[in-house]
Amino acid sequence: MPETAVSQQQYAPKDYKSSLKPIWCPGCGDFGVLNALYKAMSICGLSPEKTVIVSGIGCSSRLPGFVTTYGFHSVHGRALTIATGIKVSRPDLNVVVVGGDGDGYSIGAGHLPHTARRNPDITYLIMNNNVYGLTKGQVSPTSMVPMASVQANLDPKRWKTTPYGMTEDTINPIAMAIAYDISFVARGFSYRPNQLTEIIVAGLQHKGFALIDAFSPCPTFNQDQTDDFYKERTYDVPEDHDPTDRVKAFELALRTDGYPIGVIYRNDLKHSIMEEQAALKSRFAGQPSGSVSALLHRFV
Ligand SMILES: Cc1ncc(C[n+]2csc(CCOP(=O)(O)OP(=O)(O)O)c2C)c(N)n1
Ligand code: SF4
Ligand SMILES: [Mg+2]
Repeated sequence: MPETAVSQQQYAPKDYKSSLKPIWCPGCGDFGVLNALYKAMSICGLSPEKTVIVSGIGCSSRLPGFVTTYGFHSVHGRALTIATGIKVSRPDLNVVVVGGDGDGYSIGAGHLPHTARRNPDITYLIMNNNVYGLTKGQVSPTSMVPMASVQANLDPKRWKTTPYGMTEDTINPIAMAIAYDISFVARGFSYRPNQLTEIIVAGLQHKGFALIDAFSPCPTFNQDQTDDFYKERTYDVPEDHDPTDRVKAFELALRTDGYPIGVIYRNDLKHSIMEEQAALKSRFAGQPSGSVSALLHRFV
């Protein structure tokens, strides 16, 4: 988070609420994520006029419309590329990316390792409902085989557009993010709003690329990974967990006894693209490379 984009003026969470009311279904987990984001921006004192929220496409990607900051409701799976471009050209802005599990881990998944390599100062909040919500319930990379019974797979009411259920393996986005060395990796849950707020604050304050995977149940199209499912299976990251220990972070991410909530991995030593570019600029300062004519002059 650039210091220039933090305001001396105090903003209450309600100051970030736009006049557009969310049109999510009653009980959608995204309401909890949005409220946690309002609170986190207020705690961090983000100036709305110095903040941009970029999204892809999906129910969750509607979020920028509900916030008073600048917003960019972009293209399915391409939010990270647009956000990186904004951050590189305007490093003084706070850049937040929001979207769904389909957007981030399916069509847009190829951008994760490369954003990790560039490590721009961007916070990416994924509302993970284990389904494609907007397009009416197809399975996503984080969908799981329904837990209740294998027969449930055959119930067309469960997966309206995927009546025979999930046939592929489920990805583990936290382990994947650690493998890519994303410099801040955390997990939250929309039904644990205070903790989710703290996690978003930590992500916003992190200098580098922060990925927060927030469980955000979709009661309309996913009757398997419900709020109760996650209430029973989530637990706090143990107090003695050292998130800078990558091997320990992997071990935590790969545990099969439930889902740890909190900051799982961080690498504060990683350089960002902004630092690399500043170093390059000072190295080549004064050399004629700023325009086409200046470039041509080097060869005459
Ligand atoms: C290039 C492209 N392919 C497919 C779509 C159709 N589409 C829109 S949203 C979406 C998936 C949304 O799922 P997710 O990202 O998990 O968001 P959610 O709706 O669950 O919040 C798909 C496949 C599209 N809009 N653009
Ligand atoms: S379809 Fe699901 S994800 Fe979309 S608004 Fe409704 S409850 Fe939320
Ligand atoms: Mg989804």
